[in-house]
Amino acid sequence: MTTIGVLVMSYGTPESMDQIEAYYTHIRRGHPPTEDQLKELTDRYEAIVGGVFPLRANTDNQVAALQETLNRMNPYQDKRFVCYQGLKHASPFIEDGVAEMAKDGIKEAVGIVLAPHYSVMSIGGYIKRAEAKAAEHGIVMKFVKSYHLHPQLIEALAKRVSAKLEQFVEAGALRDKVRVLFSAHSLPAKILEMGDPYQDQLLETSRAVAEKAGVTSWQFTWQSAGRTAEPWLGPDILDTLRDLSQEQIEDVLVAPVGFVSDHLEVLYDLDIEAKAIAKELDMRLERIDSLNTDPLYMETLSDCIISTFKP
Ligand code: FEC
Repeated sequence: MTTIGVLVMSYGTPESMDQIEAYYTHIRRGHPPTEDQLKELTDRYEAIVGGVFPLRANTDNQVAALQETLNRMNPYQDKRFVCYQGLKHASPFIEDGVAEMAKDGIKEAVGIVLAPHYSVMSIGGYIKRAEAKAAEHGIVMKFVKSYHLHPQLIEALAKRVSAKLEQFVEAGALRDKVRVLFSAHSLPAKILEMGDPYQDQLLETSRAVAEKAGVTSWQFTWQSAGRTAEPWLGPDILDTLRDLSQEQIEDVLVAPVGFVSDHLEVLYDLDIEAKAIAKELDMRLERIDSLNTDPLYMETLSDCIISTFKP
């Protein structure tokens, strides 16, 4: 029986309020934030949770659920899968996860990121770090790069869109009058000149989910752009909401298809910031539930990992 290590990679979040500065410094590639930047981020964490960081438990739960699903779906008698966690900006870091596999004698591994869409600036970064550490330890590693059109992922997202649209209808809205806004984390606009697939993959996911859920009134918008001077992909969701208000749209359903967990970018940027703007504009804004450990999402990840062994 061969044990296959599965490196499950995710963004990472601080463990406590006093770790926010180190976390932010890591995101900024070793440059500490200014006092104002640190206060602004600390205030956002305080607003969502008051000292608890939901992404940590969510990632732990996803890794445990994936390990269970993977071994249940495993068609190979001669392999078993063991999951290891590796975070981009917090402990256990990606390198720690690979080192842990090496300590356990793993020789063969698969890496996957808890984010469905590939960009050289996001998934590409995770893979580069894991590959370098795996090479150091002599681990043969392959990677799932994206899974943005996996049928089970599309089904899980479409179900969530339909469920929320049903709530709008129950509240008296016409289903086709609710504008569905698919969204994802913005990236610096220069990725487009680099021929990066991120934007196209996000549009493909949005189109597939809209089709499956029978949604005709939808568009894509960016969110959570970084606080740097360079241009980021837009339009940002807050500007999109202002535009929709001009179009007399009253009901908006946000589907953040670029994210798979409840965390700061969903719980603050959408549930607090975007909702406040919508209220000012006299619009009703709701958000689809995050995937977290949805069995269909766990099946998506498992299927992609198992598929890397298909001849
Ligand atoms: O809940 C949490 O504690 C963590 C929430 C969180 C997730 C997340 C996902 C993505 N990010 C992506 C790209 C960038 C780029 C920069 C950047 C900056 C931040 C900051 C925080 C933050 N991100 Fe993030 N991101 C999360 C949190 N992100 C906090 C720093 C303050 C701020 O700008 O708001 C800019 C870095 C720089 O300064 O150079 C670029 C992408 C994703 C989605 C894919 C993934 O999950 O990896 C892309 C969750």
